[in-house]
Amino acid sequence: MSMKNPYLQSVLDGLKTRNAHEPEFLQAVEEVLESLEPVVDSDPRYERQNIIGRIVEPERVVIFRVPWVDDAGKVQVNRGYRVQFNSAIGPYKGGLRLHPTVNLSVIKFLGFEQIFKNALTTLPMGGGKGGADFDPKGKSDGEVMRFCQSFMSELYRHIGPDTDVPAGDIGVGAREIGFLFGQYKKIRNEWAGVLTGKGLSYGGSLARTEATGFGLCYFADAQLRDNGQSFQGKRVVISGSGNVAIYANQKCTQLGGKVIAMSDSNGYIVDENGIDYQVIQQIKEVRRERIKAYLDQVPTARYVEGCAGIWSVPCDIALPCATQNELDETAAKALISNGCIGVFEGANMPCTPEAVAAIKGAGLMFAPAKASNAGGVATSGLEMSQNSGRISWSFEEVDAKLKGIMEGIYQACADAAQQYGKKGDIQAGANIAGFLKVADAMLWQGVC
Ligand code: NDP
Ligand code: 2IT
Repeated sequence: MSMKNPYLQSVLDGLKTRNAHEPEFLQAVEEVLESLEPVVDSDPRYERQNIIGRIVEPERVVIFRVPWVDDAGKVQVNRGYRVQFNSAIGPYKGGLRLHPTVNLSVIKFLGFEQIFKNALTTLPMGGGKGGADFDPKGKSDGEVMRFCQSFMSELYRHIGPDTDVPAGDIGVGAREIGFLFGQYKKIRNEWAGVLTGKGLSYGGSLARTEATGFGLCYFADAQLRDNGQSFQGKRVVISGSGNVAIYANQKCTQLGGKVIAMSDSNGYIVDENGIDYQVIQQIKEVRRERIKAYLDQVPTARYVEGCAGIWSVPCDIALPCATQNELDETAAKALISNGCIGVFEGANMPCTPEAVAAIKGAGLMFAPAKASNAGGVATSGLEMSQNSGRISWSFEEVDAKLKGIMEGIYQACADAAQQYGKKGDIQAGANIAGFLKVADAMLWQGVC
């Protein structure tokens, strides 16, 4: 892809040269820079102060050794990361991912996206992301604990409630956050709101567990209504069966949709009667089993091996909630020809650029992850506020704030798109609105 604006093109060219082996990172940056052309064209300050050149470079990257002892007594080593990408509007904020596919490119793409997502929440949070190439699958609780303790034994020196506040992401949920928090507290001898997604007994926020999935549906609902539609009576396909997918199922079912397919990395289940999120929750969150086990409890469902095929299941609404680049052009074309009306991203960058082009080109609604999945980090921001104020809000209070934030984000994206000549393009609007806030803060703060 080439851009008309020579400044943007030169930043992108330089970035490609210096980060040639980071395809996910380059994919995420390219998508944002493309949207920013009308913004950079209209205000010379962004080029004069080299805001784009600065915003694509992380403020700090930490890579560290994570040694731990497995149940057989063998010493294992993983590679840990924390990318502190941008602190212009608040402390670095973003999740930790534990998955064998984690590498610097993946963490940088996630950290870069997080900058704009966090800005869209309206809360004061900068962008960061971290993780390790550790695979929690098949590990005992003891092994996961020892890994988390080792990980935090290095990470603690780089984070703090006003410096950097990690949270969960793929492979990091309540269990891992608990182990990480315990180790931080032991090393620092202080209770601090240094992680979000904590358990309710030690400073966690009600509704944080549900927040990303609920937020996705609040956003989708706002976009559907703006287009004269709703979840009512719609057939919904949700990929993944983790934290985001489970609570997306709960909320869209409440809003009148019927979830007919869900997946994990092995395969997918289909049930035209609607998939019960509580059964999935038991299988995946409590028992940590494969989604195939759904059939043992619900005999009307069927199971298909291989996760990519889920997009061939005819549906009205698609919610990709598993991982990056899980929905490609072939999948997008299948959705389009089956009459799907909208794709709303729950995972980070789940649609390939070719898929997005096909979806938008065919006139479907499209919600970009950095806007539509911002409910998780927004509620993390609310958890930070509660920790600082030594208070705790009710589920209803947090949920109401989350809903208001998601509706506000939709409106901000729609408005920014319209203002810059891209009416209806929520993807461009999200990039523009997120960028304008961070860039303004960077302009005020000088060259730093
Ligand atoms: P979980 O670990 O809870 O669940 C991940 C789900 O996605 C599992 O069903 C997993 O299947 C599936 N999955 C993971 N990797 C792959 C892969 N390579 N191919 C196919 N399926 C895969 O993670 P979350 O639900 O928290 O995260 C899902 C997505 O949402 C990620 O993109 C994450 O970055 C994003 N996100 C998460 C937020 C949060 O607050 N948790 C907030 C905003 C975005 P299996 O069980 O087989 O591994
Ligand atoms: O991608 C994300 O926004 C998250 N994984 C949540 C981050 C957070 O700090 O709550």
